[in-house]
Amino acid sequence: MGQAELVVVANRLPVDRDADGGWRTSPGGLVTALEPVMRTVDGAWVGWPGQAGLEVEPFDFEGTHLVPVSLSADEVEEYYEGFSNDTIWPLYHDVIAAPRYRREWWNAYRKVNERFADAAAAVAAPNATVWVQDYQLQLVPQLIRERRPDVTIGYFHHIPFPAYGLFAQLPWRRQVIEGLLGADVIGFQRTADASNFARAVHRQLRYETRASGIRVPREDGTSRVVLAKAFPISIDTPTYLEMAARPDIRERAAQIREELGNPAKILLGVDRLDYTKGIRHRMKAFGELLRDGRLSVENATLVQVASPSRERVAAYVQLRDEIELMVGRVNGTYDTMEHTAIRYLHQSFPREEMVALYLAADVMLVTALRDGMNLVAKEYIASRLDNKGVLVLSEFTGAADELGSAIRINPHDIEGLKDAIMQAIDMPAAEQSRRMRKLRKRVQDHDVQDWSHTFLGALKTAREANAS
Ligand code: GDG
Repeated sequence: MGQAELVVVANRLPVDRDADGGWRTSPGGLVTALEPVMRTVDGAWVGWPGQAGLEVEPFDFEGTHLVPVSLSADEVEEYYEGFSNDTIWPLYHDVIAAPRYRREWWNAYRKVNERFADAAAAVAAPNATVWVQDYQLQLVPQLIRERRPDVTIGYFHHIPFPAYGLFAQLPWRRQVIEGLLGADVIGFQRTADASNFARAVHRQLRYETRASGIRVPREDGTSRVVLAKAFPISIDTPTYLEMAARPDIRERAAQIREELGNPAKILLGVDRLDYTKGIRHRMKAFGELLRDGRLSVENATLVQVASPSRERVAAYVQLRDEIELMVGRVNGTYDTMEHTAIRYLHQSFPREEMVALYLAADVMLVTALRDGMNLVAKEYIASRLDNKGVLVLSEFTGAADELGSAIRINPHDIEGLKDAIMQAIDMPAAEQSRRMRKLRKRVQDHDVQDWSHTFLGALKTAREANAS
């Protein structure tokens, strides 16, 4: 047994390897959310160091004990790119792309999940709390419970959980449900995800499911209660407020507008290049507005950051080709020497540059076809200290449940999307401000610290309930 009172288990460690063999923090929301908690307890983080074949001994980094789980090149291909990103990801995002069901991938997934569970079980102190993150590790809760019945186990699912009619396609659906039910608390982004999960449990295992929890029988004839509930994730709001106020970042925002040729309106999309994000739908709507003469390149430019993602998975290679063909067509047709229709950037930028883009954008377009939450929407809002700017938000995001004052759209309805873009572009300042104030209140009242605090609180309550 180890010494860590709180163990986070995630696919990735919160650090990246430097070219010179050192480590630097990878600034993600999860790291920020857990940093304050990890500082106050004896914390450990179990995860893959990010390079195939890299074997590293556990080490301490900025106050946290890091436990690397190594993956071979074959395992990266089968467990990560295969089962996680080419089976579960498309299936859980309502089959926007066709999931591939391959038995070798499943076997690798199981094996790698066991390795994560072994590492977590070894580092956890007696009666510790273990918090497992996301769809790459759905079997880990049960595997840890088998190894360490003394620990309290939480699991948070960052992506959607689909309706049973789709979930039922998964050849290993029963194993996945049993894996997740190893947890004491299973957190989802939306209430609808938690309900879909409860329904899947009921259909598969016939366990009693109620609002208070799912009753899971133990071998000795007693039972324990598993809470499956929405815990909507958020962003590190104070950091965004701080960055948005920085003079250098504000100056950069003005410079961006200048460099784009001072269009009357800047529209912005920021996404990982992923077929769930509705990038094509957005570009189609924008291209048609130019075609119809409702917009011109002098009065509107769409900036699309599409950061490189999962570049070895075939569906992503194809998506990139489709998007780039579309950008070429739109720009080829409508660009002038001074103005471009779509400024497309298949690149990753520092966070400061992202905030400068948020500040420069009059309209933020979030048109995901399905998205667990969508943090970009929240980051944009948090950055708008001036209460100006308009968020166009797909109703298929988790964020839509919280951000009622955005302009809501169905990205499949191209005519509706076009009208929403025009509504956003033409929105009077007073209305922008009225809506933005409401949106900003939400991200100020509910940030990521709050999220982790609430989840860990629920876990503590669940532990007490199951012990009594
Ligand atoms: C998954 C779920 C859920 C993007 N490009 C750059 C960059 N980003 C940052 C954004 C934002 C994050 O990446 C993306 O978060 P999202 O929530 O929008 O989407 P996913 O990556 O799909 O995340 C999602 C999330 O998990 C959390 O639970 O909300 O639904 O799919 O923070 O700003 N950051 C920088 N450069 C880039 O080029 N620095």
